[in-house]
Amino acid sequence: MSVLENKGSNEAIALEEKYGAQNYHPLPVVLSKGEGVYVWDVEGKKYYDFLSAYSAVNQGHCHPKIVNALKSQAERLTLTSRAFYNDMLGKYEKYVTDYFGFDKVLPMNTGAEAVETAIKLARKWGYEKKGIEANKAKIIVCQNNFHGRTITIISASNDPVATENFGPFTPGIVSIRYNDIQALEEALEDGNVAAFLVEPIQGEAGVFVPDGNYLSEALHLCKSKNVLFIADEVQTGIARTGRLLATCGNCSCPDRSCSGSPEVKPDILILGKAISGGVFPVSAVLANNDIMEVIRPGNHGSTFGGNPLACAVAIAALEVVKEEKLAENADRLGELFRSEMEKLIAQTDLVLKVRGKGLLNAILINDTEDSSTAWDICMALKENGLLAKPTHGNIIRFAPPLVMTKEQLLDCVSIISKTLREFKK
Ligand code: IF1
Repeated sequence: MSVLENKGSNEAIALEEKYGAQNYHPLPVVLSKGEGVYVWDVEGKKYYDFLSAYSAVNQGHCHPKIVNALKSQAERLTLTSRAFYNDMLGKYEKYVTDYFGFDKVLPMNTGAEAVETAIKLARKWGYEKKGIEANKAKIIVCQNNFHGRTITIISASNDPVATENFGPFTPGIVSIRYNDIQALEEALEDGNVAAFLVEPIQGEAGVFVPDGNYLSEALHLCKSKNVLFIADEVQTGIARTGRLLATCGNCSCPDRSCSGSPEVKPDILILGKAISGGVFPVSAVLANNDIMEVIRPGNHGSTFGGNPLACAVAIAALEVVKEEKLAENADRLGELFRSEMEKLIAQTDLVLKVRGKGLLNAILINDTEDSSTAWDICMALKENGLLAKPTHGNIIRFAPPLVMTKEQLLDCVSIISKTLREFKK
């Protein structure tokens, strides 16, 4: 019997339970195939994917152009390490820096690594350019953030589940309220602050969209205090919120994909997830020369960061975003989705609110935070052919791949409406 022999859902779940660390609580569905906006379970049931691997598969599952880039590069060269040059890295670096309008990129693999990289970069800049006294640098973060899972990053978290019994933590982090410009102003009074690290929309906090002028005011304040503004766009970037970047704000360029003159141009931009279309772990830290030049050989790196396979995949994934006008589509479908959800809210008292931007949305369920209602609704949605996941108890996040058509979106709206209307607590 082969190790890879096909198994049913129950057996697959039992294997994970027996042999895998129990660091997740997945919805009980075992997927074995994906194409565009759809995924199939091992029994062959088809679903709309309304999570997109937490916004990593914005370009849709197994996008042929991205998969082909992976295949052809995999047959030629996959990894050299950075001990030698490779013929893909420079091409990718030129492509990605032109694409987002920065001088330089530092390539990494996962989102957390890129956040760590940005923090290291900001600290070093703080000492060498701003003149902060040795080992005194501070990074301002926001309450209820999610930036990843490393010790330093969880040192910035106030989620007890993510932090309990993982101490001691990294010092030099100051946490302030999100969407509170006065709190930022006060925290910036400290001359040892090197950077402000922020998500343009807080994903894990339940898709919390800050006030319209929060980010631009925050950027302005940081500039006035010679503090770096670091945007963590790991989840919000790459067209998810109806713009190429969420920090692009409400630019009116026709395809919503300008990055040349965004409303809020961060000093350091962190990207991950969909920069590879979810095909391969790729992340990136972008900054201009005056900041990136503090990093010298040996200061930082990664065996896999900037590998030729990642470069080929990321170029293809970013090309798809422009070719298929994914930001424009996310913008249009997002408006439609929220207006359809508003109609539903008028008909049921089970849903209190819909919020979000582009195709990063959430509905608030009318129940206590510790209730299982949102989970039970997700189970019912699964039965009806749509996969979504609750976040923080009573909130359900809705984030389909951005390659969705209007007809598909309306089909999903009717699945969601039907499920919620028939749902009994
Ligand atoms: C998990 C949430 C999403 C991120 C931002 C960095 C990272 C993430 C803004 C780290 C990762 C993930 C990871 C995932 C759950 C998830 C998530 F629910 F926690 F908030 F997407 F919504 N910055 N987000 O959102 O990137 O190291 O994971 O590549 O399973 O922990 P990573």
